[in-house]
Amino acid sequence: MEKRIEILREKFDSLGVDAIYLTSRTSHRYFTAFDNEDGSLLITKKSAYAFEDFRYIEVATKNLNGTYNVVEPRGKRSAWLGEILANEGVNSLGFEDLSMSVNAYERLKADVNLELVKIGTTINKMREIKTDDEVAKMEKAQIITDMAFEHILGILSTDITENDVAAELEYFMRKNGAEDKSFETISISAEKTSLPHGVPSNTKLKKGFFTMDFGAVVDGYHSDMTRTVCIGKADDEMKKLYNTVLDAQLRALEYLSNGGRNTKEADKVARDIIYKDYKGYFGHSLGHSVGLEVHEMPALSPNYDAVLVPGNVVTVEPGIYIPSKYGTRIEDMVLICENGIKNFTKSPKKLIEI
Ligand SMILES: [Mn+2]
Repeated sequence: MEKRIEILREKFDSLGVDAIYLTSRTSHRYFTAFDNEDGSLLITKKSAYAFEDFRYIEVATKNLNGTYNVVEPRGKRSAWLGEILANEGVNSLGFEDLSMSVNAYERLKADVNLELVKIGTTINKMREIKTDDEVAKMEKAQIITDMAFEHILGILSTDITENDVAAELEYFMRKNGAEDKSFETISISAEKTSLPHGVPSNTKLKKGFFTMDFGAVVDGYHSDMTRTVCIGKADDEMKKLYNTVLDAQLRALEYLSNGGRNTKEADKVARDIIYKDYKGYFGHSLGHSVGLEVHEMPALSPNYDAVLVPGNVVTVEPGIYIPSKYGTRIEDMVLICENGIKNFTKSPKKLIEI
């Protein structure tokens, strides 16, 4: 925590601020390692304050004392925050413009009556490079996700519904150490697999492709995996489509393994393979970064030109989607290393017929 606070302070001069007020839930977790959706933090040049309401004050005091002055705010913010800002001699205050509503901004402006400076992507940029500790949490989240996939393979049949599968995956992950699911589980059968983000329903699984996109959260850190399997036998057309996605995924992973680091180029490696026979049927980007949020930057995308660095954790998830017919997506989550990558995802990728 101290190190992150120090790194943030080093950015004060270039941002033109002498303190930063952090109000997003994700930043709260990033800078304190615990979750309070209503908490806020103030980092000044010499001090750090954590504002934690009554519900959280006990755990906050226990965990943060020494690093933060833990304050239980009472009464109007203009009074308690205003007093600290005045005592600390703050003239220009950085704030999290990317995650703040217009209404919250107007209220902040009225409460502090100081120059407010947008800090933009400053903290997102910090979060792009994961520490060993963060990597370990994400690896654990993916281990739980892989376990859930293995477990669900023994259950899949045309006697259960899409919602049954989603519920079972989420229950299993929770029972095995996840604090939550990463996002609304995607569990979709047959023609619905043409919808990249289709929503599960109470209909029973049908013969044909079946796609599951899901993940676990461990200590705030997410995993993200997609597998498509076939209920019953796949015909030649299905096999061709599936193996094209698999080939695109393996080639993109190979690009990264061999030291390829350009986000656009990684996307192109997969896209070129798919576009040979399926042009127009891969409408999303190859991947995104993952961390405290399930979608972070940098992205692997034709529209995002950046160089990956060690510590980035990205998904590699090409897909082919034929409207009203079916689709396939295969997604792994990998750590960019000094040399090559570490693939967290161990679930099998060869077409599974159930
Ligand atoms: Mn994903």
